[in-house]
Amino acid sequence: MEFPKSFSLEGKIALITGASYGIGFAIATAFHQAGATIVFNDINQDLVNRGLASYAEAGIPAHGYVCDVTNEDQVNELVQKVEAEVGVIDILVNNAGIIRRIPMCDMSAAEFRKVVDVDLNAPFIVSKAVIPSMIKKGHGKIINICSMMSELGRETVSAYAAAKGGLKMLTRNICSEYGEFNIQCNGIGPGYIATPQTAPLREKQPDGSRHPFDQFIIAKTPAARWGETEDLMGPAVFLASDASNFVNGHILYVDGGILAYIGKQP
Ligand code: NAP
Ligand code: GCO
Repeated sequence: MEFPKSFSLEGKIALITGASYGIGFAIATAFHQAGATIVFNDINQDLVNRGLASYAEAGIPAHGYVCDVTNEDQVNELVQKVEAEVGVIDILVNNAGIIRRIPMCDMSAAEFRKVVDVDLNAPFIVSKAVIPSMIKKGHGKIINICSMMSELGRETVSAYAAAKGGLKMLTRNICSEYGEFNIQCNGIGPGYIATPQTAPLREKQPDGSRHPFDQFIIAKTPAARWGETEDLMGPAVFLASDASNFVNGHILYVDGGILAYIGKQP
């Protein structure tokens, strides 16, 4: 994909959290193609090693670090290490996330807190760690990976929806508080994307038929398909580049039209 100069990320350093695979890996790949230096973390060394192998296979010289994004000390140490070993972070993508699909009344407070910790508290912690250097440098880009559940609820995802709804508002608040320092904070709201996180919703049934939820999403999506991680690459480069310097506090939904559509009649 050829990008005009304003879409270039040449000379920029990008940290994508939880990017050993899935959406984060695709976004990191797009940033590399646009010229950025790639830094990623994951929660343990095995995942970081898996990510490093995948990036190497794709010809991407990525820098990988072990860091639990919910742990403020580990995050601060990560940012200090990256600044010393790679350079000041110009672009942050808060991608790391988890989901627990449990009916609310069956969900423990600890399970609820864990989801909120990763999906909402961690983006706060990591953003707080990188903003001071972005201010000193005179620019910065923060992209929070939101969700359909930043706008919609559904059964069994109360913690995730609460977190992703909060992440939408954290995005708007970072925009409000730091826009004057030439920091743009936006969100990407992926629709239903084929990754390990949604694999349980797409499993073939014993009789070989499609999972009921799979059929449901196809009927709810005008594009009549699940998204692929590649569908997020262009939007992410746009929000990470100078082409979006006057876009701030915006959630860009990359959902094949789900939010605009009542759904195909049965
Ligand atoms: P994924 O395949 O589950 O990958 C998430 C990554 O985050 C994994 O590498 C995971 O490591 C890592 N992670 C989890 N907790 C972490 C922590 N405490 N510290 C550091 N890394 C951590 O998810 P995905 O489908 O690529 O989704 C990526 C993001 O997009 C998430 O925020 C998700 O909520 C969001 N999203 C996904 C979809 C979708 O349809 N797939 C749609 C909208 C939004 P582990 O392997 O150890 O868990
Ligand atoms: C679910 C899915 C969704 C997607 C995504 C949609 O169980 O409904 O996991 O939450 O992951 O967030 O945008």
